Amino acid sequence: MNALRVLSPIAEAISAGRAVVALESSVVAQGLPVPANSDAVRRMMSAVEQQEAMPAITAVVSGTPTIGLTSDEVVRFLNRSGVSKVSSRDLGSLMASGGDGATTVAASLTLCRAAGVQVFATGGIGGVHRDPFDESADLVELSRSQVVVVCAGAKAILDIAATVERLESLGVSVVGYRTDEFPGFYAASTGLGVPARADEARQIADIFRAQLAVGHPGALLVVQPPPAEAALARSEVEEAVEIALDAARRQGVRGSAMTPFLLSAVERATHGRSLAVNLALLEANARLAGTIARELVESH
Ligand code: PSU
Ligand code: MN
Repeated sequence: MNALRVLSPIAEAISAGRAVVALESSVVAQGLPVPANSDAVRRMMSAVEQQEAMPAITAVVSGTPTIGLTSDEVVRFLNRSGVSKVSSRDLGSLMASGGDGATTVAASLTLCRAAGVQVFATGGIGGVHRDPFDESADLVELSRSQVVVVCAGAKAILDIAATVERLESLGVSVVGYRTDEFPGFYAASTGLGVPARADEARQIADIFRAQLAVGHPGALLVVQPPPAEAALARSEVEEAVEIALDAARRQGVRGSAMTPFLLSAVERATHGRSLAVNLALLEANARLAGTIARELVESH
């Protein structure tokens, strides 16, 4: 059994101290429909590359935890058949059974720790669900991974206020990038504040280095609103989420199926408009992550 495989250009970049940005794969294999998922991969990869950083998709490939997929593997994950959703608890059993798995934020952070990758981009983190009780492992992994995580807040299907409170309890630092509000993924506004704000990537790098200097064990969660031209109104999002939650309750959806189910139900309820926002914010987050990764390796 192989403990970790890092694609060779990425391994070289890490050891040479060049900028690398990890990207999760669950959003590709479970969170987005075909063929929009391949659009997402293309847009995220090129956004990172445009910032002169190296993108690295995280996944479990035939049982091997992997940083950086080959192009054949990307195609396999985009087709998604036989690709399971992997959170941190699932890593060991999938490695032992030799299967393919797409990593959530939680499992991706575990791989970032193993490989020493310091910057990671995603769409929205998992968090505290509304009724019935369900809390993403993303939160706990954020509390014990020294990684800058760029996102558009927590997915709108969640209880965002409760998620923000849990982040605080777990000691996860949150910084708003050019915003004073914790964003609501599809919508820019939630009415919830952030404890700190940064208007430049350099400030984010400074905060992260300060955290490392004092031995803070957790992540720096960078939240930025979805791009304004794509964002939905808060009321439209709330309506769609209510419809999605009703459907989930009626169908008795539970556990790890919950997040993918709700995301696609919201997409139907918004007539596909949520999908366009999702793609736009993934690209924007990848771009910002690339900029931060470069700041981290350039300025010290
Ligand atoms: N954000 C998206 N789409 C997704 C996810 C997040 O826009 O598919 C995924 C991420 O991988 C996140 C996971 O880590 O959902 C959370 O799932 P759960 O609530 O089961 O932990
Ligand atoms: Mn859960």
